[in-house]
This record gives sequence, structure tokens and C-alpha cells, in this order.
Amino acid sequence: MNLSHQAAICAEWIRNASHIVVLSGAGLSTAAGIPDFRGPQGLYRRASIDEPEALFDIGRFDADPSFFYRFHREFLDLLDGLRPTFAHRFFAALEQQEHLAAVVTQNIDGLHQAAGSTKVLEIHGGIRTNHCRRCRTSYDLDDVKALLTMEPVPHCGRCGGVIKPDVVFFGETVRHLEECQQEAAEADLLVVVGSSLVVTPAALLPSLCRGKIVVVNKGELSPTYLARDRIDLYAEEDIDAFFTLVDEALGGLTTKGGADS
Ligand code: CNA
Repeated sequence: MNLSHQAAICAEWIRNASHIVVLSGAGLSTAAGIPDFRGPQGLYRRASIDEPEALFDIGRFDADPSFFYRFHREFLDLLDGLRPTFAHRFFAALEQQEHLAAVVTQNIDGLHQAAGSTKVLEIHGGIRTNHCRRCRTSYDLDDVKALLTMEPVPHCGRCGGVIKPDVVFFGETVRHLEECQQEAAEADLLVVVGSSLVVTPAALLPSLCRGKIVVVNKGELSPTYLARDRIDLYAEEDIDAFFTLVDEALGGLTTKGGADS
């Protein structure tokens, strides 16, 4: 089946669905300019860090937060000026047209919200909110950026504790799990985009869906938690190319004043 045929089918299913849920992963944001973590151009290499796996280890963070912040500073610099992709904007427009019930994202970059989506469940947390490890005072991203211009590790103005972004580290509990599971279970159309479906529990969510499952992913897709014969439409295509065609088939949702272009 060719790309435009697959896009036409996806558009038809979107038109007929009443509870659409998107499950997104790192591949959705590569077109925005955010590389994966471990590839040749990956963020781990940019940060010149020898032990990338330890970056998101909560024990390591508490012992030496400067290790994480060397990486995080680079990540925040990279994010400055990046814009959501076409597909981010398409999902925001779908929500505004009341087709989309929720986005469950494994991404921490905040690009769904930047595109205008409001029903976003960040299962691995996100960088937009931050808390003091000691007294739990909250700080927004601009506060942290301002502190990082003055010190290598941002410290709490109230108690002097270390501030940490609300990103889920290894050793911490994922966010909104029950709500994510409920959305997946209620979805009559689940659209999985840009995820290899390797990281659990997010990778287990499609198995809860009783409706149709569409996967748009070019590259590795693990069959461990989602068997190929459970996927109703599998587009091994570039995400933006695919949803540009879906959008056209739906009459141009992203240009109907919905999405932030
Ligand atoms: P992953 O395991 O890196 O899978 C991404 C998938 O997307 C791969 O199969 C790629 O081949 C595919 N892909 C990449 N670009 C495209 C494209 N343009 N079109 C179609 N397919 C594409 O990432 P997952 O999200 O599944 O899970 C792993 C971790 C990585 C999650 O916890 C993420 O939080 C974390 N991560 C997040 C970001 C971010 O916030 N933007 C960036 C890097 C890693």
C-alpha cells in the first residue's frame, strides 16, 4: 500500500473515530531538530558525557547534580528557538476540532504544548516545571534558565536545595499512569508516532486499546509489547510527510485557524 493510500485510510478512520488518542515518542521531535539521545548526532555526544546511562539516574543526580546539568544546559540551549513540527500542529488542530481526546507523550520537550495541545499527559514528565529537591518549591523553565546563567547547578531561593526538572529519572515513578491507561483503553483509534515501543510502561499502553491502532514510525519498532498483527495500519514513513497527506485528506485542519502555524 502506498503512502497516499495509507494516509487516506488514516484520515477516514480519524473522521469516524470518537475517542482518538496519540502516543508519541522521540521520533516526533526529530524534524524539529531534537536528535535522539544515543545516535551519532545524539545529545549525549553533544554534551561530551562518558556515562550517558547515568545521566537520568536519580541516585547519581542527588550525589552530583552538576553531571546532569552539564547535559541539561546543552539541551535547553538546543530547544531555544525550536518550533513544533507539522505533526505536532496537526494533533493540536485535531484537538481543537474535537477529534482528539488526549496525547500521551514520552517526550520531555514540551513541543505538544507549544503547538497548542492542552490535553497532554507527559508520562516521563517534562522540562517546563521544576522543583526543589528539599522543600518542593516549584520553579518554571524561565526561572531555571535565569539561575543557570549565574551558577552551574540551580539552587532554591528559599532553602538552598538543588532544583531538578520534573523529568522522570530512572528510579522515579512515571506520571499519570492510570490516566494514560484509561485513555488507551477508551481509545477507538490509537495513533502511535515516533516510538520504538521499547520503554515500559509506555510501550504497554497499545495492548490496552480495543479500537484500531495506527503506527507511523520509520525505523526500529519492537514487536515485544505490540504484535504486528495487532496493528491495523503500519506506515513506515516520515511522520510529517504522512500527516501532511492526512491533513490534506481531511481538508486542511491545520490551516483552518486551529493550530499555531
Ligand atoms: P526511540 O526509542 O528513540 O524511538 C524513536 C523512533 O522514531 C525510532 O524508531 C526512529 O526510527 C523513529 N523516527 C525518528 N524520526 C522519525 C521520523 N521523522 N519519522 C518517522 N519515524 C521516526 O524513542 P521513544 O520515545 O520510543 O523512547 C525512548 C525515550 C527517549 C523516551 O523516554 C523519550 O522521553 C526519550 N527521548 C525524548 C526526546 C524528546 O523529548 N524529544 C528526545 C530523545 C529521547
